Amino acid sequence: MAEYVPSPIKWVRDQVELYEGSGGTEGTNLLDTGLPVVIVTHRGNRTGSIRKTPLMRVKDGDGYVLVASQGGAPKNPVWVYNLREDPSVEIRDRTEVTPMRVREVEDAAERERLWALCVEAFPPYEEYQGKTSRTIPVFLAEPV
Ligand code: F42
Repeated sequence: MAEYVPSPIKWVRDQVELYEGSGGTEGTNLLDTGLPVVIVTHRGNRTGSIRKTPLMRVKDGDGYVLVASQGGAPKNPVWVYNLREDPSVEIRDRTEVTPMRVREVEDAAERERLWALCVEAFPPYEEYQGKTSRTIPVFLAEPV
């Protein structure tokens, strides 16, 4: 079994600890917004370590849309490269944990449809896209 390596960012690490440690009954929202979050468990593309990344909960049917916004920062978050390398993930949505497979959304029409869901679930995504010249990567996670 690969080792779980917590995020170097304290507030992110603390959220994962509370969310997972409570079995998905606490720490499930983004502080200040009250909006729900999921935990994506994936594998580091260089170390092979287990990584756990909280992201906003954007549902599309049985699946989840994962948005690599990183607050509109100029660079992609590192987890993007991990998912591109190994698309097998687990998603915890409160008390439920489901094995899923992700794919990056490349088709413009599909991205537009999913982006509307993302902004509906978490309006700041729109502002984040406006802040950065990169096109924010979007992944769709679907049950295996
Ligand atoms: N981030 C988003 O991008 N979108 C969201 O919707 C979002 C929501 C959200 C809600 C709650 C919350 O607590 C956090 C939220 N975040 C959201 C922040 C998100 O959880 C991540 O912290 C953020 O996206 C940054 O991701 P990151 O993968 O760049 O994390 C960095 C800080 C990190 O963990 N770096 C590690 C380190 O040690 O520096 C490396 C992690 C890693 O995967 N390493 C790879 C490996 O092999 O292990 C190697 C990577 C390489 O290629 O070098």
